[in-house]
Amino acid sequence: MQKIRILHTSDWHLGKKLFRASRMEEQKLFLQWLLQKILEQEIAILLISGDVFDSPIPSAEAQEAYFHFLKEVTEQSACRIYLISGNHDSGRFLEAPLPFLRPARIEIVGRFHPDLRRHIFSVPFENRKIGLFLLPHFKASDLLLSAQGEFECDAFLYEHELLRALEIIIKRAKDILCQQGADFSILMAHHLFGHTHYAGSELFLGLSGLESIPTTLFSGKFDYLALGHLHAAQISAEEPKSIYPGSPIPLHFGEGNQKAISLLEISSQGLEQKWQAIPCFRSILSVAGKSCLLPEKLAVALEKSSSTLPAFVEIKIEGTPLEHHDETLLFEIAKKYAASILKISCLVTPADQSADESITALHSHDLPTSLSLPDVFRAFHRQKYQGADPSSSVMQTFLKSLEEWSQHKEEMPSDENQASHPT
Ligand SMILES: [Mn+2]
Repeated sequence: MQKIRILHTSDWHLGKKLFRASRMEEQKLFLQWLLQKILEQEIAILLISGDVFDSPIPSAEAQEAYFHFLKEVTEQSACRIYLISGNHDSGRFLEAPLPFLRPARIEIVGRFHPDLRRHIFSVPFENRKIGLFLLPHFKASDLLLSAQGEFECDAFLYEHELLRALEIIIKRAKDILCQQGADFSILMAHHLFGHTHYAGSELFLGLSGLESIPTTLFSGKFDYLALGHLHAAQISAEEPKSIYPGSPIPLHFGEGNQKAISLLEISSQGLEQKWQAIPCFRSILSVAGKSCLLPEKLAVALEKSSSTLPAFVEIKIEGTPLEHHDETLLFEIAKKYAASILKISCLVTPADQSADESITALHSHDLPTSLSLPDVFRAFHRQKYQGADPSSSVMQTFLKSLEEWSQHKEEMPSDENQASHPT
């Protein structure tokens, strides 16, 4: 039997910016690289586990890059593409072009459909059949409504009730896959599964009501969990093999520059999973130190970094702030390497930090819910910018946006899809 090769990737966040800097250049380089991998390795299936776009209404440039990629892959190879929505995507938006995409061997599940069969696909290969269960980013109500009829749910908000609903759905999906004769089953989902760690650029998935889904629910039913949401590549469980390939480019400062995709090889010997490193198209560097040491540190970091495109840099000053001429010097050094400094911030010393209890409290994830939105914003600003309160102009902008958003919310139809929710 010939090997069946499947590539799994997620969290492209096409159109994402780092402060004001566009990331499209490196995102396009990644898509070109991925196309080459698909052609070279004769990939049979490409799995994309959500957060294709950074926004529910992506820019024209982001859409162009996406459609261009889909066209190149399906025209130049026999690869089939399966895609689900993530918490950043609009499921409806992703599904809209399906009448054109489906004949080109591209399937997209952007929303939870009452008919589970719309989430299930089986792909025949010689004497094998690969079964796919595509579970897009979901809300608690999706699970409960879908599992209705098989259980009485009194306590809607309890996590174990949601898990029970999910268990029912998984069992149904598996039954359909068995009826269709699948002998290798893959679940694709955008959520937290098993033991995981954050890269720092993910958004909270509050809408589903589930903190993390135990991978044991899938043991003996699925052979591979193709996961999305976390931006650092990781294995969240071995049984079944549960993989987060992470984002293909670092989306934040402090996130590692080493990124990967997951390759699955299915043969008569069973399943083999391998990582394939993505080249660093643009280094994202964080340089921290005392003002006097920063120029040297920056020069060393830029000298060492090697990426196709010039680096993006964040400067963190420890202790006394930069003098104007120091700042000019840093920009001159960056210019020498064609790099861009996108952020300069002052770090608070541990002594200052313990003095301010409000900041310390914010390091915990448990934000007091009694805070008003402006208070939450103030607290967020302090946490993000080393204890600094937002300036009055930033605060005014926030309040204005808040007002616009509340007006917009009132005007919005209530059945808008989940991606338009501010979380
Ligand atoms: Mn994401």
